[in-house]
Amino acid sequence: LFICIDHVGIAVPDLDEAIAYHAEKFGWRELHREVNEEQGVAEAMIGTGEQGAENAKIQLLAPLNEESTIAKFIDKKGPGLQQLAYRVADIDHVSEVLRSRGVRLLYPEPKRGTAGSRINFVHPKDAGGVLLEIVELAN
Ligand code: CMX
Repeated sequence: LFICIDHVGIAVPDLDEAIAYHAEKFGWRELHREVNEEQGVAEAMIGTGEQGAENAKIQLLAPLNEESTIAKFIDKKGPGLQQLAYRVADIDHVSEVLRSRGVRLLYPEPKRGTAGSRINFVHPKDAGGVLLEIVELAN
């Protein structure tokens, strides 16, 4: 059903600071960056870029405003791990399978995620306290 862990998402108060920190201290580099108004986030995908380490990706998520999911998360829990994302080949098929197994998804239909991907989520209350994203990459 799932191909691999696509990324983990970290809620951060300031995107530029977070990118600089992970670059300077740990040598991660920026792979992609965008603003997703619908999700209320300024985000960056960072990675090692090392051969064979395509799966090593971290999504840094900063709130665009106070109503943002990320702002609420930081207010309540502080900055830190916010989500775990599973990559799938066909999100419509996987959604159907998950629903048939009684797993509730947040959105009736997938929404647009980073870099034109299609995303949906399993609520943390239904997934052992972890916000689980399922993501079908654009290509
Ligand atoms: N990880 C673990 N637990 C979380 C959580 C998270 N990321 N977010 C909320 N919770 C917990 C809260 O602590 C709270 O627990 P308690 O009841 O024990 O206090 C409970 O879940 C609250 O859930 P809620 O009342 O449904 O409402 P929230 O406002 O906290 O929203 C959720 C939770 C999952 C519906 C919301 O975060 C959401 O819609 N997430 C999906 C969208 C998203 O995360 N977008 C940003 C990333 C975009 C991208 O990846 O591209």
